[in-house]
Amino acid sequence: MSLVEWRSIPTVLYPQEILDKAFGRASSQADLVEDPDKYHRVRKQMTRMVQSASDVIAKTLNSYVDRWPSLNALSEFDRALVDAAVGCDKYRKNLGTLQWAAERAQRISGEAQTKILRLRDIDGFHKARRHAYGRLSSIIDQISPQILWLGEARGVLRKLPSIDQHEPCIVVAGSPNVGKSALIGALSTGEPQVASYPFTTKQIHLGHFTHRRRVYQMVDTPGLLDRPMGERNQIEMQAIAALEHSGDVLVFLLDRTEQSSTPLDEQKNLLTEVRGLISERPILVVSSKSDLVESEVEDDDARISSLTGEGLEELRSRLIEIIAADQVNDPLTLPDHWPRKDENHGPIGSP
Ligand SMILES: Nc1nc2c(ncn2[C@@H]2O[C@H](COP(=O)(O)OP(=O)(O)OP(=O)(O)O)[C@@H](O)[C@H]2O)c(=O)[nH]1
Ligand SMILES: [Mg+2]
Repeated sequence: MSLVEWRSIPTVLYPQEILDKAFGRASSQADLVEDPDKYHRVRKQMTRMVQSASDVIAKTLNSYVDRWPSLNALSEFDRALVDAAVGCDKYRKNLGTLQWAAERAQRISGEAQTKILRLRDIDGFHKARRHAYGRLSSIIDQISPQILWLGEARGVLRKLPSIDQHEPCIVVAGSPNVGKSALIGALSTGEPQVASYPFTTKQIHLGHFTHRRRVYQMVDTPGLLDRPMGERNQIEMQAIAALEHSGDVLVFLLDRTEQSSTPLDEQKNLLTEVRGLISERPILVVSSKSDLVESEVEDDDARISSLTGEGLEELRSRLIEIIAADQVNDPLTLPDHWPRKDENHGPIGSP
């Protein structure tokens, strides 16, 4: 799975709703049984009720297990987000409990059906059905904390950003208010999506543009890379580490305007820190809000304005260039820096 669609995780029913659905379906199934002989009719009805109730329970629970992304298939970045958002251990354990309960429900149904087959009186059929219903209810009761947890976790997970690991990703960083979201909006085709990281109340913007059929994703880092080291907790550090793996290039915005909310010195300190954290990836430093800065101001950075569009197309081309340099498109072409042996012992295609 390359893209986790957190938004498509299905609703989790409340425990009582699962039981209502199961027993409701079972009753309507019983109504369909036709047999003029009461003894046989009741026996068939009771068997069918137990079976369809447990089927509904098992199917419902298993559908959650199937539709929730498997943690092993997730990228490091997504796993770090899940861990920060709801905890990977709980995620795994609670889904495991649902799977266990689905199996239990099927077993209860099997046992009840065997029992009904052996019984010889109508009263016994009813009793066996009631007994099975009681056991099914108590299984659901027993796992109700897990079901409720999943229902709440879904609400949190749905807001996580979805990044496709197989497409390039541009990470936008900088102090608060420097224009990160505005830049993503300005470079995006269409409206950026809004998501959130589990560690901040701020909204993340996710945008993308297409160039030669590749989708270039852009993602905000509010509250993640914009604070001093000391204030970050371990979970945030984990997400930053993972971000380093998923981002192809980092755009660091500096707001050099008089009105900037963070003094330039502080912004530069942050840049130094981010360079330390994101050591493996190219970092492009860009001055934002150029429309507010007098052109005389000396700085070597590229300058952009998300408001007027100044420098945006140059930035886009530069990003595409940096990302392309990072990839070997033709599998038979070695990158420039690849060590080559002398001609007599050429590595590829030599006799
Ligand atoms: N004049 C001008 N204003 C801009 C430009 N880009 C952003 N702004 C303004 O600067 C403010 C902050 O912009 P955002 O894009 O929200 O900044 P941010 O870095 O995403 O802020 P946080 O998410 O809070 O960290 C907003 O009021 C924007 O309208 C620009 O190019 N020119
Ligand atoms: Mg923002």
